[in-house]
Amino acid sequence: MSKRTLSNATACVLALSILTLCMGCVDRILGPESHKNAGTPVEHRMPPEIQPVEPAYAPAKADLTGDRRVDAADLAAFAAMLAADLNGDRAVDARDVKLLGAVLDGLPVDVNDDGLVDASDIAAYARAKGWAELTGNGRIDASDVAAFAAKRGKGDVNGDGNVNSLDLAVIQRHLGQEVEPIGAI
Ligand SMILES: [Ca+2]
Ligand SMILES: [Ca+2]
Ligand SMILES: [Ca+2]
Ligand SMILES: [Ca+2]
Repeated sequence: MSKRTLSNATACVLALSILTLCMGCVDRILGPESHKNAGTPVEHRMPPEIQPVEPAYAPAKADLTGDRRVDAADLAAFAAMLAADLNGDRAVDARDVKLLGAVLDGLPVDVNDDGLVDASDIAAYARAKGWAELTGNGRIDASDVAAFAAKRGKGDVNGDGNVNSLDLAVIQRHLGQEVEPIGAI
């Protein structure tokens, strides 16, 4: 093998190395997928929107005033049910039950279930102390527990156990409608 052939071979190897290196760069920049044909596009299907199921009695329960009509008075009545929202998150749920119990016991509890009774729980407790007097008799007692339960039960239009924006949405959906009383359904 002549010197010239050798240097040609070296040049070839060198050129191949450079080419390989360059391909590596392309891969790094565009990703290894850049060599592949795009092929069939992957379908990204969105999950169907989860709609809460509205029970048949919901329109009747939306008539909070019991006058067989869902109207502004029922919206006002719903707002009154939110008096039982002791932590001010526009919902009456297990956290408010916990707060009511804490107020009756006179001790703050872990309202947000993060394992700590910290400043946020103490703030929620302090607020609840001011709001749990639902009956206006000057003290927080069994009558407030009963009033709390009544508001939670009445405001729970869709029957999922809590009073929140879903119940308000049911009332809004049936605004202006005449409804059958619950007993007739
Ligand atoms: Ca009504
Ligand atoms: Ca609440
Ligand atoms: Ca906590
Ligand atoms: Ca509800």
